[in-house]
Amino acid sequence: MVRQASSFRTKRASTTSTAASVQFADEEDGPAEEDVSSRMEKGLLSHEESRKARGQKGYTKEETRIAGFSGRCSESAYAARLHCESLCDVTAWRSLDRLVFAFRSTQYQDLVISLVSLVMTWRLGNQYERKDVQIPVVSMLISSVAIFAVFTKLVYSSLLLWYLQENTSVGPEVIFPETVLAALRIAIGLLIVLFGTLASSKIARMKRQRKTVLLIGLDGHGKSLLVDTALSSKASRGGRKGALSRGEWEINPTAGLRMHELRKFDSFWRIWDMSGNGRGRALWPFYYGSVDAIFFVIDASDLTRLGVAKREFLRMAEHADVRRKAPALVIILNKTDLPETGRSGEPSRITSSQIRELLRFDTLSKHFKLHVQSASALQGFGMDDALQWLTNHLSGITAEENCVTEFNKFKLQNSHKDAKRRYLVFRIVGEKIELTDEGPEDKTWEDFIEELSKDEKDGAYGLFDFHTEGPDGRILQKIIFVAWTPDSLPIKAKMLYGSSRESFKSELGSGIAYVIQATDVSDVDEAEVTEMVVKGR
Ligand SMILES: Nc1nc2c(ncn2[C@@H]2O[C@H](COP(=O)(O)OP(=O)(O)O)[C@@H](O)[C@H]2O)c(=O)[nH]1
Ligand SMILES: [Mg+2]
Repeated sequence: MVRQASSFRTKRASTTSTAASVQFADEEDGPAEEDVSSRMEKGLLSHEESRKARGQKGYTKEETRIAGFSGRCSESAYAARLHCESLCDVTAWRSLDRLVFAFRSTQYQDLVISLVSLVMTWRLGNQYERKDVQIPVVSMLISSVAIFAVFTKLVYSSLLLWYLQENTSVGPEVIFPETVLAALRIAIGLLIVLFGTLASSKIARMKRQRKTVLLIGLDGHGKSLLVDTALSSKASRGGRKGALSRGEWEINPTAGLRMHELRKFDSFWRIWDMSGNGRGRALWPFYYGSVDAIFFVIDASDLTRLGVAKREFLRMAEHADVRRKAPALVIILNKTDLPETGRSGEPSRITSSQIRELLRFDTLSKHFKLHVQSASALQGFGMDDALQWLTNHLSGITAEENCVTEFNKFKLQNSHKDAKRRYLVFRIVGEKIELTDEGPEDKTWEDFIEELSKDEKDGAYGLFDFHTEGPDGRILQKIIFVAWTPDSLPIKAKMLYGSSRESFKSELGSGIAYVIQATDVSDVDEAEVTEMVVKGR
């Protein structure tokens, strides 16, 4: 209002002096004081001149606020304002003011809205773990809003630039950078929208490929708590960071079943957490025919009910639907945080190798993909590893058939007279684990390690037929499995080798005496390995 009033004043003053001052300007060298002010009133001054004429280095705070001073565009808009003011074209001045305001308020609007769209798509993707939302539709709506905002911005910018060009002395040197900036902002906005849409279509694709897991086991063995650790975002990062505090794990027994959806390892998972009490067990078979995997939770410390767990497991494994569908079977050996031995030194929990034996893995492995996963729901580990193993299994990292036959020959070779092999080396090639190298009998441990580590960008699994003299002078012969994943391995390969290790080992079956996970040659020092074999550790 203040400036508006002053512009009226300028107008009144200028009507009397314009003609004289223009003449005066023609006669003099360089613009005289009056000349400049009269030209200013007529709006004939360039932006620079008008600045000089005002004797200011910059704009006052008030001017800055009014003109929406931010960046060159507002500066040129301000020049246009001066121009309108001097013409006392109040309507134009007001509309320009509105335009400047609109420009200022939409300056980052496209970016902000696109970013909001992106964040919301991402948030919804996470929420999808729990709610059945039509992500693509919602994302399309958000993207449309973003596109609308970008479009509005385009119209505003063009209008402003057009207005400036038409009505002021502002030249292309000001207009051009503004146009480039506007175009750049629009391009960034559109890119972000495009990215959001792509992300949402990926989510939709993953949703179609959702995998279903049936979580069963006796009551109180920790199924529900395991799901909770997988769902808790802290735990989903893996490791013991996900450990639950005491208050979090006081949960009630599951009545009937619970269904959870979560997103992990680039997949959507649906987990049926079943009740494990007598009545609840009757519900299990209804799901056998429609799941990709069955996770059977066993409380490693519940030795008294081990027999019941075994009975239920075998009953499940022999069910017609399970035989027909052949889902992956994962034994989750829970509560491994509890001590291994009791007060008087007797074992107080079962180990993974004991569980393999108890549940007849040797026979069952002919029909199913089997895996044992140690876990502790309380400390927040195990469930993620099991899901990771399943991801790899379902994505098809499997051993070539000859791996098992070659291993069987290898472990029985000492009872034959044929040429023997000292080691076998397997690598992941594409989506298969293949036997890539083998060493004749005269090769040494050193040759074996050299073979494993020959490509620093690739890992390997190695089997070595280790012979050494025992303390009583007899020859000890053991098969040693080395999982070689050096630090130099790309992260994806590291994950593949890490997560396929257990399934590969269980596919090979029994006969492996020792497992060494090595990331460096110091982990496979021959003297230490010999000591391990001699001492039977
Ligand atoms: N120490 C220990 N206790 C656990 C663990 N997992 C579950 N529990 C406890 O076992 C009890 C039964 O757990 P819950 O998840 O309800 O078992 P569910 O019946 O199989 O679903 C709860 O009191 C848990 O706190 C674990 O890993 N370690
Ligand atoms: Mg439960």
